[in-house]
Amino acid sequence: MSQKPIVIVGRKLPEAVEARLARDYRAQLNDEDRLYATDELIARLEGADALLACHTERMDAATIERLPKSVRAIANFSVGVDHVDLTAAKRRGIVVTNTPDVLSDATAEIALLLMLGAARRAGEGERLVRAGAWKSWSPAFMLGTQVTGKRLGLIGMGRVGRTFAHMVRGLGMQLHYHNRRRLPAEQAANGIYHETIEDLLPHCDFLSLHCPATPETNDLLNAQRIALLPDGAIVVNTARGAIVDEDALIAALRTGKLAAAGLDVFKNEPDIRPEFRGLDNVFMLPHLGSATHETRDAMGFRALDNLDAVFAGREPGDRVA
Ligand code: 8YV
Repeated sequence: MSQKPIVIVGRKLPEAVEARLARDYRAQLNDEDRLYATDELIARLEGADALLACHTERMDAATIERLPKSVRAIANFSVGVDHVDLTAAKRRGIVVTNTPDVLSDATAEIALLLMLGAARRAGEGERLVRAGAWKSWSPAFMLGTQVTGKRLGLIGMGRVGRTFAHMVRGLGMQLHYHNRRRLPAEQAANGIYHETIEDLLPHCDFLSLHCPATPETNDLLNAQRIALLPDGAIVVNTARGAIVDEDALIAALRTGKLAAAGLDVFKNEPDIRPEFRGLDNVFMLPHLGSATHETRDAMGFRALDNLDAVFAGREPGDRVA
């Protein structure tokens, strides 16, 4: 019987996922959950068949060029693949997969949490209570922005965008969206389609970002576009920090052009711009979009389904390169 393929696992994964890895592969797990430096990761991959990577394993073109010849696949434990240079992987004939669908609900939940938290000043309120600084109540105390019935604009109507659009129906929000293509009404939760981002922005009391990070979407939300939002709009980002010009966002949060922002992702995680920490009107989370037990299990199993297909000589379901 031929030997089981060797899989190097970039980070500590859920128990059930690691159990399946250990059963079906010669898996090198990362029990300490240490972030491997590129040189170490490449050394570990010597003689290995595949890498199971998170977005923390940066696979840029130079790194991919240096991967040992034995590596046939990079199975990502993520839907976003901006950490992998897909062109370089294709050039090397390395199969790359991701984990779509299974994290849409969890990520949309975080978008909802950020939208409500930013609008209703949940971060500020929590900090106040926790610090023992809540001394009184008055009718003018900590007023925020009501969400119910407002206009929500979405940029990117992939799986997460669509899930979020359906999730907010209970809030009676009027939906607007921009996407590369118009969707059938039911898929877009009857949202109003705008052909350009510029057309969409004036209609957004809330703007939620759901597009992938690509060279084309880098700094997509910039100063010119923020200026097109209604005064007092609220921006939510659960996609990638790269798609927001953080200088422009910080400036707009300071002047009050934007009432607030809810951010789960940043340009340079976890070393975020210190200015964000000083802004009371930013409600922030440390990239928790998919961080539920259920979803992380499902992501791991999906990554393993993809690896199983590669090593069985089948086309993996979620091939992106
Ligand atoms: C993941 C994410 O947890 O899947 C994605 O693209 O952003 C996160 O929700 C992370 O990327 C894990 O590698």
